[in-house]
Amino acid sequence: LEPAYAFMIRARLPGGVVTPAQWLAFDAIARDHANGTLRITTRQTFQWHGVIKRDLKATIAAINASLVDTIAACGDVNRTVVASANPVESSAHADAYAWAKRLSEHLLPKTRAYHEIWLDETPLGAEGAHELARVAGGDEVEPLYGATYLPRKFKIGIAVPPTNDVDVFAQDLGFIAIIEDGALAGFDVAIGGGMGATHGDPSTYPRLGDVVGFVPPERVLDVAEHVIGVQRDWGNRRERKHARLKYTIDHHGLGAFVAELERRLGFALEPAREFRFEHNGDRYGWIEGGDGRSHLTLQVEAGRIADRDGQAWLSGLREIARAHAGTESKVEFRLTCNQNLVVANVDEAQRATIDALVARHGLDGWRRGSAIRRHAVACVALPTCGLAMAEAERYLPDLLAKIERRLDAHDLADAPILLRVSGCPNGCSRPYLGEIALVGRAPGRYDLRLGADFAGRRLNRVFRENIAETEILDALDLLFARYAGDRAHGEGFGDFLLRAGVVAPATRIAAEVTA
Ligand code: SRM
Ligand code: SF4
Repeated sequence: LEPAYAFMIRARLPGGVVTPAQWLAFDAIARDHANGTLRITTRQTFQWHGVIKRDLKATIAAINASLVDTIAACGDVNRTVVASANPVESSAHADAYAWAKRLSEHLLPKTRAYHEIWLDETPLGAEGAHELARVAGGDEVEPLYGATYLPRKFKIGIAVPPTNDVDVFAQDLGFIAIIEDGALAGFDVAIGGGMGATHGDPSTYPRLGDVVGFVPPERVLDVAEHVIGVQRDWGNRRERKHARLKYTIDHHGLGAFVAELERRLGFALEPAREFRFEHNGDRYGWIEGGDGRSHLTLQVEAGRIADRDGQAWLSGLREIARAHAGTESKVEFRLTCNQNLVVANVDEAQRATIDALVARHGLDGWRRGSAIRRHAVACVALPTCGLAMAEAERYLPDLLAKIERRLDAHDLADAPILLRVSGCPNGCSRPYLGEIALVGRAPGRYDLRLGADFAGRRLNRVFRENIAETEILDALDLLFARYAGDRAHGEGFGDFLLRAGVVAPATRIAAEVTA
């Protein structure tokens, strides 16, 4: 008898858009094959946890039946491409989403192995395979990834300023939409972002991407292909800890990397154009889009959609999906990189019903919660993450309640402070971009990091290493007192900590191109 091995499955969902029908399918998969929850990730897709080994094939088949796949959601390839979910400027969002899909499709591995293994596709003969992936001596050859794929995972994000909800400077390759006269002129290109580090190993570090130039839309695919190509050929394949693009760039030098990129492209990148980010959070509640439709952003704490503790989120969202699936309705769901959810493209006449379902199922938490709660992000960590050193998602509610008590005592309940918690230094909640961040060291112990901004442009720094909850809360309490007394009007917590000299200025700040 085999033990009941349980797995996690992650969908590839470029841009994080899900139709009501797909939502219903995903919800059914969560209840039939997984642990009864849907988990929105920090790369705006879904994970299903607790899928038993014998159910893997049926689960992957069910995901594919809803016209979504799981190809390249993991592995040393280009991962799910993320795009700004903030639909305030709907035409810019539509462009960002369209590019996320195109990039994701274009950069997929061409092998049919996935279809043969998981979807029982008949293996292609050499003739068929030739059309798909060029065959040499009967073996498939990947045109972009080659025989050995990339040295490491690769991530692309598309941001639409002034919102940096994708944390574009944390991506290996970031595209920053430049909107001129209301239309997409092209993208500024940022390369070399990444979060992961290893405790005690200073040769590993989080890094913000560098803005290296501008490209018009028709050159986006070329740029992506060639940045990946240089990384494929230049990346470190001996030391996996140094294999991400950020290390390739630092090893060879940014200038040399860009020169090689331009040589392969056959053209020079244009000078970067002006942009400005104001925020990397989500905007809760109803927002009017440019086309008269409305979009409702709901807070999903740590991205976990479940029915529990009087909050019937899974059921509530199923009801909303049911009301629109199979109808003429244009309503769709958009997942955000802050682990939240937008019910998008809502007509005026549909708003009241959605509001009622949201209220009935306790999905309106953002109305009641403190400002710090609204923006907090936590990675999955225990019990499913095998790399976790400490709790994150499961600890977040408790931690928030304790921090809120301290904030209340200093009359700071309304202060929007960006808190990010990760169970280990891999940084899946992008903790190095938190104004306050906890990075797990051991059960109950964390590094307390402070001093990022609230727009994803500045990394934080270690304030105290390897401390337990009481020390964390005591340290924060003292800093909250200073912040309450001395902050300038509108000054963010991270900015204040820098001005007050509590943390030293970051060594690198992501370039912001302004006039
Ligand atoms: Fe992550 C590995 C969860 C976003 C950096 N990440 C993992 C694994 C798969 C653990 C493993 O390898 O065994 C985690 C699965 C936990 C579980 O039980 O579900 C995991 N990562 C997640 C998610 C679900 C966190 C979340 O709470 O939402 C995110 C899923 C993203 C997705 O949908 O594709 C997630 N991971 C990130 C991000 C944020 C981002 O991409 O914007 C990062 C930092 C950015 C970066 O890559 O630099 C991130 N995850 C890592 C790393 C460190 C990579 C590195 O360069 O050092 C690992 C470990 C590894 O790759 O060896 C990792
Ligand atoms: Fe797991 Fe670490 Fe990622 Fe958290 S940061 S999900 S603990 S790998």
